[in-house]
Amino acid sequence: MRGKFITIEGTEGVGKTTNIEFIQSWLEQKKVGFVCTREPGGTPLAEQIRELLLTPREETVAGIAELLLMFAGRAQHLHHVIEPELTKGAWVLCDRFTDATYAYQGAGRNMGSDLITQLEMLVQNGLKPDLTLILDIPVALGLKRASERSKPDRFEQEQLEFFERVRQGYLSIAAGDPDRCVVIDASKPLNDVRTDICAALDAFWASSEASS
Ligand code: Z5A
Repeated sequence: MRGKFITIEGTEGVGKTTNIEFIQSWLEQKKVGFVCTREPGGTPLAEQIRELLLTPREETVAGIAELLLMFAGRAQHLHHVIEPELTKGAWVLCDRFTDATYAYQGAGRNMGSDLITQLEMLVQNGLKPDLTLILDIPVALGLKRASERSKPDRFEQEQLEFFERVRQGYLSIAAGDPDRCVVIDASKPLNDVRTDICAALDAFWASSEASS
């Protein structure tokens, strides 16, 4: 049976990396075979594209160049990791996917969604995540958490308004696709966030079992 595709999303510092470990232990308890991966990245070539995208540089990066690099990495990732693993029956847990493109390039960079939808059709051939957890916190809190952790990358050097648009982008994706997306209030203490994530995963598990 084909595996399930779970993605985790949100603005800077929402706690994706922190909570992925918890999701991995949930999958282990369920005795599900899985791979954990990320975007941009996930294969050696796509990780090189990630470096290109995240490294701060003097040359401005044209929005369309940024968008095409995101999808170039995604095509490679889908071809070498996501599709083969799902076909084998493994679950794929991915830190960011195409919702990030709609939120960051579509909303954050004001590129809109039409071109992204065309690229999505070209590259993904209809593939969408089965479950997306969107961790949501006020932008200022996320940026504070992220800045305490590491030096800012090229995206983290953006202004507050950019991240406000990204956050609204995510919330409108969730509102438009409530069967797939679960918004988690990630401003709560970590244990509470994990309880909410666990509830979302348990509900997804129950509905997957019921439909199989
Ligand atoms: N990007 C894009 O533009 N378009 C696309 O299509 C894709 C991506 C796929 C790289 O992503 C960049 O690529 C990203 C968007 C863009 N922009 N940036 N930057 P990334 O996922 O690798 O990078 P990130 O968003 O910066 O993730 P992050 O900084 O690693 O944040 P995080 O993983 O969500 O947070 P964290 O490291 O788990 O937590 C941050 C800190 O908060 C850490 O010290 C934790 O201990 C702390 N924390 C976490 N949860 C809590 C709670 N509940 N309470 C208190 N403290 C907490």
